[in-house]
Amino acid sequence: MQKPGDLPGRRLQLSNASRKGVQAAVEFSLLRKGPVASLSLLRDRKVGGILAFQSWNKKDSLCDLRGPLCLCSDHIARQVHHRGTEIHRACTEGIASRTFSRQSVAPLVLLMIVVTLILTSSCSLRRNQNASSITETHEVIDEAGRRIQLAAHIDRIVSLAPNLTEIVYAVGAGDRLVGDTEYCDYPEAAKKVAKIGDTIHPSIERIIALKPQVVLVSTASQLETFTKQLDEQKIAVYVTNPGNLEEVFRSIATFGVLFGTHEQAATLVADLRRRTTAVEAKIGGTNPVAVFYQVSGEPLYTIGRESYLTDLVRRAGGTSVTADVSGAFPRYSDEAALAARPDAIILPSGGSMGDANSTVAAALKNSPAALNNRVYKINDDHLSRPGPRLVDGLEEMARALHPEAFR
Ligand code: B12
Repeated sequence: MQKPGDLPGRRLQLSNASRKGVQAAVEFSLLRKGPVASLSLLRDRKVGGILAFQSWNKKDSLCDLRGPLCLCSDHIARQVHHRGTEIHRACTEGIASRTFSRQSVAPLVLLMIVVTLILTSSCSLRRNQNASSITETHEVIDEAGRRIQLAAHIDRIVSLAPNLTEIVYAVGAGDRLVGDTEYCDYPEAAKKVAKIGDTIHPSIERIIALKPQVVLVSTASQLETFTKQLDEQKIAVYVTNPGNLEEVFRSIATFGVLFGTHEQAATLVADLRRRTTAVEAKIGGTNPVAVFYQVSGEPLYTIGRESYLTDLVRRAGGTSVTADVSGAFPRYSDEAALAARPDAIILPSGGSMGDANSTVAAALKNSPAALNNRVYKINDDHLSRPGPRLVDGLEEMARALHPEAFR
């Protein structure tokens, strides 16, 4: 399902799409949001994984990333750069004598196209030179539509949200996390990473001291103003903003590309998708249950049209009674809650937030859900963190709403 603001018609045309790898890359690219519209593989060469292609962007007409690029074998999944740069010379010197068979070039073709598409529309690779080092960067558009310059190889990451920390580890880049939040407690290793504060009050001084190449921000945290402060400090901030489960998968796949671990990310996404399909197959044919999702009881917050959780409830065989309320996490009035009369209530609680949200809000105490004992507590860490464990949350919610389908 497309989100408002998502560009339509993101069709790809490859002039040389005969090989399997290229086809796979096209499918992969279609999963991302962002305005890359088409890409044309002009030709590929066998030596050193050097490729030449152009990519077009519907919005800006022609993308900057074109012409011969190199993906050097020693840096697979790590480096894409223009030929003729010093980085290219440095890394090709080591492989100059090697020749690549057609077979060994195929994965490079795939990777090249994936990287190109994910690194989005303006795709400009540029070289930032200072006195002591050369840093290869590329322009990326994040999920909030912001243009940012990111290092081609990222090995210092700060995460400002638990879901992002979980994604970083899940795609295999956890060893590059140099800072995270006090709420980042999963996986176990995340607890030992230097803490930069909590999820709504991170310390800018601590972040600066960690010298991150990228700071990861989630819109499932309230860091809009803080993001601007980081921008002013010229720190690259990548914002994720998934509006549904599919877009959570895209965030995971994108991190894999940004951190050069796309294969691990793709495997993970494939597995998460398989589990999602299995749930949906079981749920198929059941009657949707009218659900109230209580984000917080006091004050009363719920999920709205733009929340990834509205999509999750639907996939789990429910219909959120607040699905038409505008926004992602609206504050909800007692009057509206009384009128909603849900048949089931989901209480995300019992995870890292303990018992914080374990009682039904006063306005829902006489709802059919409460009277019929259909109040389901589901681990808040699985539901409140749009990352890999969201599929655990989906499975738990589906079982709660439709136990008959899982017998
Ligand atoms: C709704 C809510 C959520 C929503 C997120 C909504 C949000 N964006 O804030 C969900 C359910 C996802 C959530 C998750 C969590 N939450 Co919460 N949450 C709340 C709650 C109830 C209300 C917060 C609120 O008013 N949000 C405002 C939203 C609805 O509107 P908004 O600011 O306009 O946000 C939108 C825009 O600003 C935009 N946006 C946000 N950031 C950015 C950044 C950029 C650059 C851009 C362009 C846009 C953008 O997207 C938002 C969504 O549309 C508060 C408790 C309270 N009473 O305040 C706790 C609270 C903020 N949450 C808390 C916690 C701990 C968590 C979790 C860590 C819990 C967990 N089990 O892991 C997770 C972390 C999520 C993650 N990223 O991993 C704590 C924070 C404590 C702290 N000091 O850090 C609070 C205070 C609860 C508490 N009393 O302890 N939470």
